[in-house]
Amino acid sequence: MKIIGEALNNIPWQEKPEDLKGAPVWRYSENPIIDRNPVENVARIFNSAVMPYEGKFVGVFRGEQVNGVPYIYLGHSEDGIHWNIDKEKIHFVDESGNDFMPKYAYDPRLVKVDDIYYIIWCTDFYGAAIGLARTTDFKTFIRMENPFIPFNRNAVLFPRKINGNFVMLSRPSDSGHTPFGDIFLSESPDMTYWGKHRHVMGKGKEWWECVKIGGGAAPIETDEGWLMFYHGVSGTCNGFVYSIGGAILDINNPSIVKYRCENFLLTPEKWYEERGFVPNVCFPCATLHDAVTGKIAIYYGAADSYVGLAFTQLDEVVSYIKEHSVLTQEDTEIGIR
Ligand code: BMA
Repeated sequence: MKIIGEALNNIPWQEKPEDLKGAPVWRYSENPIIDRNPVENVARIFNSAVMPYEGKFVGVFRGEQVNGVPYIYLGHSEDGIHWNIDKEKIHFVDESGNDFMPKYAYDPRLVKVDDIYYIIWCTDFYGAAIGLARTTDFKTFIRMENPFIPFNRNAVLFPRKINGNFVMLSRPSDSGHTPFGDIFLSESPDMTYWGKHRHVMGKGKEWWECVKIGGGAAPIETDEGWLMFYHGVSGTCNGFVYSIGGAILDINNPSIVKYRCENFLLTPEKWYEERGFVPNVCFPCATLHDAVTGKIAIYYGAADSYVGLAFTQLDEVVSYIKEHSVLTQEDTEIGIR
């Protein structure tokens, strides 16, 4: 099996511990990689996305300010593990260079398509909706049109155009702590006008994803299809539990799910996942991956309080997803009614 993409020989990495033989994904032993109060005026950083940049790493981080309002902060790292987070939040401008700051911004994703870096987040657009900005230098951040009307969350861009169009996953929702949710995709020729909406997959039959699901990391292109790490949510008498799931989407027609793993790949079990501002949350937002070795590093928010890092290997995770794949008709259909 092959990742279609670039080599990343400085990807953060740790071999799988002996005692985790059957597990497809394993945690970094020094987690969490970002602890509480990481910079002045920011109480918690979690649900954040990173990318390789100029031989090092860059990231957009969800920072919960000390007044409780979430914003996006820029961070840099030499090794993908130790991060220097800016004290000032990212300053957005509109196409004419005027200030264009959202009221709040959370759960950012960072995806490069054709040499432009896009930041996608949950913004206030008279209710929770998707915000979008672009940068080429991580100095000027230009806000673009909000792609969808409210309410919507968990938008993730594919890292290349498919059949000539940009493709974005998202999860239409309600204005609160949505008790439902499926993953949809939309296409755009220009990142302004979005349409050709398709249903990708619904909440799962298995307990860990039986309430709602949402996009996680930008899908990884492989010779088996788009490898997608997403989050699945279940309900308990004490609230939601967020786990990480895996699926593989058709390469030319990603609203078709080829394989969908009935087991979670990672579920809250460590103290930093089970205990925090919101307990029992593993919320993936990005991966780094190396096309030469098939190593994959998954960045995830833990308990709405920390950033965690986990690892897997392409052959291993794809084989696991295929071995445990259960599909419904909604998964395999094109997703239009
Ligand atoms: C979701 C989002 C995420 C958060 C999760 C758990 O609705 O708000 O940012 O991690 O809830 O609280």
